[in-house]
Amino acid sequence: MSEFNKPLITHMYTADPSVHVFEGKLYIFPSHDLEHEATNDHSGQKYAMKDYHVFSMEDIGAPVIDHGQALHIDDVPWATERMWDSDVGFKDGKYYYYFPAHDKDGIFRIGVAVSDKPCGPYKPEPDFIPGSFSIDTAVFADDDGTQYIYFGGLWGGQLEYWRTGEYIPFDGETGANGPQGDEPALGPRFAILSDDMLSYKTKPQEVLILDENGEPLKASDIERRYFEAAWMHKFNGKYYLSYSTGDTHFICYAESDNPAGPFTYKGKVLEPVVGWTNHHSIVEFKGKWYLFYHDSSLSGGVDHLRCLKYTELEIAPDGTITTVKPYGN
Ligand code: FUB
Repeated sequence: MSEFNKPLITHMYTADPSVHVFEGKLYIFPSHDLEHEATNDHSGQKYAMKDYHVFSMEDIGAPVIDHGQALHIDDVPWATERMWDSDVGFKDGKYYYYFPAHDKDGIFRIGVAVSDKPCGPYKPEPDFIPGSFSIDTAVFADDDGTQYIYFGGLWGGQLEYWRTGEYIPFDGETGANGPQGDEPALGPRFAILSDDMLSYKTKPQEVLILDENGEPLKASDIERRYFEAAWMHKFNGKYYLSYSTGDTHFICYAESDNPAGPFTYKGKVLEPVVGWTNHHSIVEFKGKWYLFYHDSSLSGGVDHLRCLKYTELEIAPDGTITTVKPYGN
């Protein structure tokens, strides 16, 4: 279909799509990339975003509506910079916006903001979620009503600093204090959200991703190990964790019988795109499955100026996903 694989939003730069069906429509919660002079380093300082806009589509192929600014960093008392990949959950008539940002000490934390409508505006809580850290939130509501939040990202996302459960920053190249070689790679973290959706009911735990022999993926397995951009979907009763491999630029996925894992690596969802980052979400809408992702094609390849795209996703009855080649064969 012709609307697929083209920039979905062209009046501003957008990235990191989190997509849900709310009120019978597709709601898109992306990052809002800003134009500025950029320094390339492993800390991700060029991703200097300050606000979020919410978008919706009535149907596949329908115009994308920009509902305007839903949240700005100036309205978040604890946050100083870098509003990165966010996601929105829903419970009992209210919408909850989970977003990462640097706190006053330059530590990534996760905040929550609340609205009666998916498009906002959202009112932030005065402080970040206690015990929160790192980046890239994804909310998953299971059929039994349990609400999970997944998060975590390497390098600029600071997950290595929390390797022991305590914040231990490393003065040097980001990532150098993470696992190396044959050591198990770091997995994303998850927590169950509290009944009021404003905090974590459980302490964040690591999600294990295993190889075909039941061994944790190794840190050196850089084409398969977790880097950032966790997303969860459920298909025929099984749970699928998909994620970016960061410096090798794939979106991969792994399967489990349990949303807490362990997950077993299954394959690739999306091949590398134009630009360094690769980031996605997977959503079912009107009986079909879609992959939303981004690339840097709209800006002519500038890493931190990205645009959203989407395509239909082929999923076999056993959950196997046909790898998307974003620019054809
Ligand atoms: O948009 C900033 C960061 O780039 C996200 O948090 C990562 O997932 C990557 O897409």
